[in-house]
This record gives sequence, structure tokens and C-alpha cells, in this order.
Amino acid sequence: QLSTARPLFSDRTKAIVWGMQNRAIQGMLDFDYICRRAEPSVVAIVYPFTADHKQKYYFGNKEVFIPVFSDMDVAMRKHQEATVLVNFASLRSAYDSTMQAMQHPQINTIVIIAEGIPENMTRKIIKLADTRGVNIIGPATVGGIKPGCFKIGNTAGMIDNIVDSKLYRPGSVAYVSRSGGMSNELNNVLSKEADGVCEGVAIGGDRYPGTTFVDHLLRYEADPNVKMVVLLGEVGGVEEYHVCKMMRDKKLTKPLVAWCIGTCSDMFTSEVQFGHAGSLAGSALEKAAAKNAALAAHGAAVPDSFDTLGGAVNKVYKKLVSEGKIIVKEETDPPKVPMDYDWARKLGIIRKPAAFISTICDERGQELSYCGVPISAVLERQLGVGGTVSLLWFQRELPDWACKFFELVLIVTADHGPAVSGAHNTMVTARAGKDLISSVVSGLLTIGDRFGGALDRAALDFCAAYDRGQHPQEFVNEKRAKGELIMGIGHRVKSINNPDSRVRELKAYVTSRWPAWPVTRYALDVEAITTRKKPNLILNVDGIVAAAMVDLFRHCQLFTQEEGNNYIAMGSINALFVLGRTIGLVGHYLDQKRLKQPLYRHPWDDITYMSPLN
Ligand code: Q5B
Repeated sequence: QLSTARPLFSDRTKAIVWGMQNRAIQGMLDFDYICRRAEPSVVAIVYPFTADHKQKYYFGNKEVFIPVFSDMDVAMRKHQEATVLVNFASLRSAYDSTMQAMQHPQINTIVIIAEGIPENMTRKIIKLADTRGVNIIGPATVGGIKPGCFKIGNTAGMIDNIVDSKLYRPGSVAYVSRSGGMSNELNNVLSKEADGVCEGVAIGGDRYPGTTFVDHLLRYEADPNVKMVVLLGEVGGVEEYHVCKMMRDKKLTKPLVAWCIGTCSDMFTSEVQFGHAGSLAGSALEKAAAKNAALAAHGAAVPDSFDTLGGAVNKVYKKLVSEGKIIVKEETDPPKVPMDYDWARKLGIIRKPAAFISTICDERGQELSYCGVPISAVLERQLGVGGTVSLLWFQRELPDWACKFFELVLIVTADHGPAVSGAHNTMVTARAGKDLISSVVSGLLTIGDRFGGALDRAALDFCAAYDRGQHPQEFVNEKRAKGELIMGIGHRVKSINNPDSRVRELKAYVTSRWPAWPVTRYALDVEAITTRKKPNLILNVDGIVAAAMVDLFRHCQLFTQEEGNNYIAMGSINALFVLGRTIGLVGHYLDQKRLKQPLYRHPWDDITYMSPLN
């Protein structure tokens, strides 16, 4: 039983919230702010499934941090100013957390939001609450509200609703309802048909609510700020008859407007269970119509239907105003609560240029898509790694011969032994104890003009020379005259006497599958000239891939010349070597780690030490 003398909430009430209910907590703080409370009402959060930390919220424009504790006892000890627990625990843990909270004498009110708590457990909660003098609101409730003072969790909905229903300042009407959803409707009705809500509580839809209609009505009777009362009952239970008795005994004397929802149950031939666990009429007495009749007989203003409840409220309210029992106060606007960015965007009232634009991949829907192709279709149609490269790099589905070429390039460039620059660096880095990413990146960073990164420039040079109709010999001469190396030509160990089988494979593939390959032809003509000078000046792996890619861009009929040139200028051809060689570098890193190779130190006898002073 509630103490009738003590108000449940004031504008200094402090609460602990059980559960990481960020939206509800922010809603409580927004309410506090428009009520011009000096401080936020939530002082701590209890959430056993996280480490202790601080969670950021807003109080108006100001950022505030609310501590989150995994242990309720610690939260209580550190926040002894908290007298209310808003318990968002699920039906499985609400019992334990409520019982635990009642071990702390500082807590005088507990709101249990969860629906479906076994009734025997609720009764144990109520029993302990009675002995400890704790007020329980719920279970199965949205909570309640005291305008200007305190709002429980999600009660009254979003801030615009709260402003519309003038819940930022007290009115003269108090209500008690079973239903949380309908209490929202009452907030609206009372702001339109009277001067608004003084306090409202939804006791919850279970068969055994922690506090009853009578408990709250007696409290309202004792509160001089409450001038009239609204009771919204429903089919099921006999609570409303207790109210009638209190009216008969003159313990409830304030004007009461009452309505029990569920009068339609009379139209059903069998018993109907409505939404709440308690809303089932076990006897004729428990029917809504019977209870409405009883309430009317005991002096309550009972409308004909819920639709005319507002009219009944208005009639009583106007009478109280005319009798001078309610003095209509001047309205002042509440402070504006800044709207959350996400909400404002949802409403379409703000826009902001995006910091990034992305056109290749979308992970937001039900299924990840690569350039508009769902990942399941990529797999189903066996587009493979080549098809994936085609979608993510070139934003189009290239023909099968092109996708297979990418895969061929990845295979032949995947590794070329431990002696090459990239692999060497990766191994040395791995042996210095570094991690995979550092070691692989250290290898990748060696890729450049001389090692594995000659593709883009080779493509540019070969195709520019070809386009201007320059004879391959002239091209070679011009490069020599400028003292420039020809990109894509030359190899440290491969030569016409020791041919590079990778180049042979690529050449065979391109010349048999490409619709046209004039730039590749041109590069081979250059090779014929350079190898006459030195046998190792072959068209190398970089050179053949580069020339083939130019021909691919130009002859697959899916790129304009400008698009093809842009892809070359952007570095997309080097990317093929980078991607392929990454496979090998990872292999070298794992190899060194697997072999537990020690720190590498280069031998002195392999270094010529020369001092400039000697
Ligand atoms: N000379 C590749 O040089 C290498 C010439 C040239 C005209 C050329 C050199 C080069 C261009 C860049 C390029 C990719 C450094 C190579 C790769 C991946 C790899 C690596 C692997 C893998 C080899 C000797 C004489 C000099 C030079 C002349 C040389 N190259 N003339 N155009 N391109 N190429 N890079 O053997 O008269 O004696 O002074 O930079 O395409 O990186 O496996 O190792 O998969 O990992 O050291 O395949 O060709 O020759 O520099 O001593 O020069 O030939 O001017 O003439 P070398 P150098 P001269 S594929």
C-alpha cells in the first residue's frame, strides 16, 4: 500500500535505471530539460553485462556523462541520492533485480516495465515491497509522469508529443490507468479538455499490479494540487469496485471522471482475453459495462464511450474553473530541446552533405552487394575473384575472358621466390618480431618502378607510343636518348635464354582470347629490339600485363577511351600486381613465423665498409 502522505516524485527526484535503455534515458533527460529541472533525473545506470564505464547523453545542448555500473549494489552505494529504480530488466531478470533493489533502504519507488513476470513472483515482490514500504509501479507498464518533475522511461513518447500535451508543466488533473498506451491518449485529452496533467500513473496490465487504482487515487486525494481525477479502468478484475467503496466511504471526494475500456466484450458470446494479462472478465461483475455502471452510481462522471471521455472531462473542468477551484494559469513556452540529428533526418527536415560518396559496395540492406550485384548472385553465377575485381575496381561486369585474365595475373604474380625485394623485406620484418600487417606492408612498400610497380607507366608509355604511330625502334631510341629505362622491359634473372614462363602463359592467353591486341603486339616488337641489345631485356611480367590491360580497356567495348586512360592513370594496373603479390608476402610471413626464424642480421662480410675519410 502506498503511503498517501508522500508524493512519489518531485523536481529533485533522482533515479537509477536498470538496463542500457539509451533512448528512454535520453527521453527522461529531455523531459527534465523542458521542465527546467536543475539537474538530470537519471544519476546512474545498472547493466550487469558490461564493464563499468560512462555513457554520454544530452541535457539540452550540454553533454552529460552518466555512470554505468555492472553491480547494482555499487551503483546504490555511489548514488545514495537515488530513490527510484526504473527497472527495464526482462521478465527473466526483473524479479531478481527488483528484490535486490529492495535491499537498499534509499529506494522508495520501483517501476517494473517487463511484461510476463510469473504471477507468483510478482506477489512475492509485492509482499516484500509492503514490508519495506516500497512503492511498486507495474509490472507490465510504461510507467507514469509528473509534469515539471519526473518522467518514467518511455512514458508519453517523444518530445514533440510531450510538448503538445503540455507535460512540461503541471496541470490540475491526475489520472490512473491500467494501460500505458492509453495513458498517452489521456495526456493528450487532458491537455485539450482541461489544463493538463498534474500526475499520471499506469499501474500495468497484469493481474497483480504492484500498486492499485485506490493507492494512487488516495494519494491524489491528499495532494492539494490535484483538483480532479480521471480513472481509466478496463474489463477484468474488481479494482474499480474498491474505488466505488472509497467513494461511498467519502475517502475519495475529488471530482472523478471514470471509464472502463472493453465494453465491447458484452458482444462476444464467450470470454475474451484482451491485450493485458488481467483484462479477462471472470464473472459478470468484472465486465467493463458493469463497472462503469457502478462507478456512475457512486458519483463518478462516466461518459457513454471512450470517445466522449474528453467531453466529460471538459464539463467537470469548466465547472471547477467557474467555481474558482481551478485558477487557469498563464502559459509559458518551454525551453526548446535540440532535435536529435537522426530523428530530424528521418522527418526530412534537415539535410547535410555526406562526408563521403561511395559507389562500389553497399552493405546497408539485407544483403551485401558489389556494385549492385548481390553477393549471393556473385557466388551463384560463379563470378569468382576476377568477377569481384571487375565489379569493385571497374564498376562493371567485364566479360568472362577478362575476369579469367585477372585471376591468371593474380596466380602468376602471387610470388616469385624469397629473393625479390618484397619477399625479402617481409621476411626481415617478420624475423624482427613484427606482426603480419607490418611485415606484409613492409614488403608491399618495395613495389615501385623497378620492382613490380612498372605496370602503369609501361601501359602509358606503350600506348602513347603506339597511338602516335611511333615505330618501336624510334621509341627505344627516344628512351635511350632521354636516358630513361623502358618500363615493362628487362629482368634480373630471366632472359631470352631463360624465358619467363609466366610471361609465356600470359602472352598465350591474351593472343588467343583478346578481340584485338595491338598494344601487346607493339610491346612485343619493342622486346624484339631490346633483346637484340641484351638478352635479359625481355618483355617482363609487368610489361605483358600492362600492354594486355590497355588492349582490354580498348577492345572489350565496355570502356570509353577516356575511361580506360583514367583507369591507367589512377594506378589500377599496378593494383593487379599488388593484389597478387600480397598472397606471396603473407606466405613468406607465415613461413618465417612457422620456422621460428631468429632476428635477421646481415653478415659483415657481405657489406663493404668504406669511410669517406680513408
Ligand atoms: N636496361 C628489371 O635490370 C630491371 C632497361 C634497360 C632500357 C630497360 C630493369 C628495369 C624497367 C622497370 C621494370 C619490373 C631492374 C621488373 C619485376 C617483378 C619480378 C622481379 C623478379 C617478380 C632489371 C643493365 C643494362 C643497362 C641498362 C639496360 C636495363 N633495363 N634499357 N630499358 N628497361 N626495368 N621493372 O638487370 O648500356 O649496360 O648501361 O629497371 O620493368 O620487378 O622476379 O626479380 O615477379 O618479383 O639490373 O619479376 O630492367 O639491369 O639496371 O643493371 O641495366 O640494361 O640501361 O645498359 P638489371 P641494369 P648499359 S619485373
